[in-house]
Amino acid sequence: MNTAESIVLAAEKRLEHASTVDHIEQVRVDVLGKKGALTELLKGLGKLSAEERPSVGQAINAAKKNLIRLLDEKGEQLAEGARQKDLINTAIDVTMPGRGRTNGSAHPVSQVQAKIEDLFHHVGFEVARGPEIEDEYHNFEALNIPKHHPARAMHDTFYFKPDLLLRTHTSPVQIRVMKEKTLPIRIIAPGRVYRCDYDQTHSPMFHQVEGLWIDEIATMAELKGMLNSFLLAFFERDDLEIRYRPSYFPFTEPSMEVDIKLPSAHGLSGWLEVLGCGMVHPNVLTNVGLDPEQCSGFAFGMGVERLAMLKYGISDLRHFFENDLRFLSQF
Ligand code: 2NM
Repeated sequence: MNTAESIVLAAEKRLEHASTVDHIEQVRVDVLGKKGALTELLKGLGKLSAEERPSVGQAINAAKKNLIRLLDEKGEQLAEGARQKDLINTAIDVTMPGRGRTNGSAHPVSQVQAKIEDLFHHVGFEVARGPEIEDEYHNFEALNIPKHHPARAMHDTFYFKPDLLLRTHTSPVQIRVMKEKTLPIRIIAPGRVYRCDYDQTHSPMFHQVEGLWIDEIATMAELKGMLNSFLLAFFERDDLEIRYRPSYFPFTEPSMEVDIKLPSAHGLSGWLEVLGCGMVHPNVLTNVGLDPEQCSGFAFGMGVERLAMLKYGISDLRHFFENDLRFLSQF
């Protein structure tokens, strides 16, 4: 029995079951390492007679060569298996259909705000903007909202600290414009406003468009005529019924609220409030340095989300702020 051959045979058996590079390395160390089985055999050559030595030496060297070949083959096999696995795992199926591309679109609130801006732009109004963080003077005092008016209570207004708040309407923009510009003034102020309120019809942040026209003579008849035209155009119907109700705002006198009656198309029916308006209060004109004897003005304000709800028949305001694509993609 050739001992060297039997060592290689045993190693070959182990290699058949080897499944990792480490397994192969362990076989190599066990046979060819410093204390490996074949290495030990070679060390014993010196004890053999001069006649035996050449043939046994040859047999060991042949076995060694044989084993090295087996180790290399097995190593290559494992590497090839890993390559194949990798190819399968990272394969791209070029015959799969594409996912396609969806087009984005403006948010319905943005669309409605742009529509309102566009309609007023057509009758000579310019867009004015201002800060969302305001002081009590511009948000309340200048607008004739006295210290103890309910709109000033903490539960309606977000305060950062005394005299620093989130604007509750865009009227402070009009105050700044009236102080800076000369007559005639014809502006709309669109933008975000904030009130501490949250339910089906109220959101702590919502959008307003307020308008202001100040001239030597501005009349309630002009205000009504202009708002009527605006509402017909905005709701895109000639048969829209409109009514004006007396109301109260601290910054206008007289004040009115405007209702519309939509042909009972979408869920909503009956008279629905759409905006507030009035003749700018003489106190407000005086506060910004204008003379109520020399000029007059009218103002109006509307909620953008509210107008969007009426136009599209949406019953819950919160849809506008959830950003669910199933809702948004309908606009
Ligand atoms: C409204 C209703 C009525 C309004 C008044 C002013 C200003 F600055 F001229 F006094 N700005 N906006 C106004 C008037 C707003 O919103 C319902």
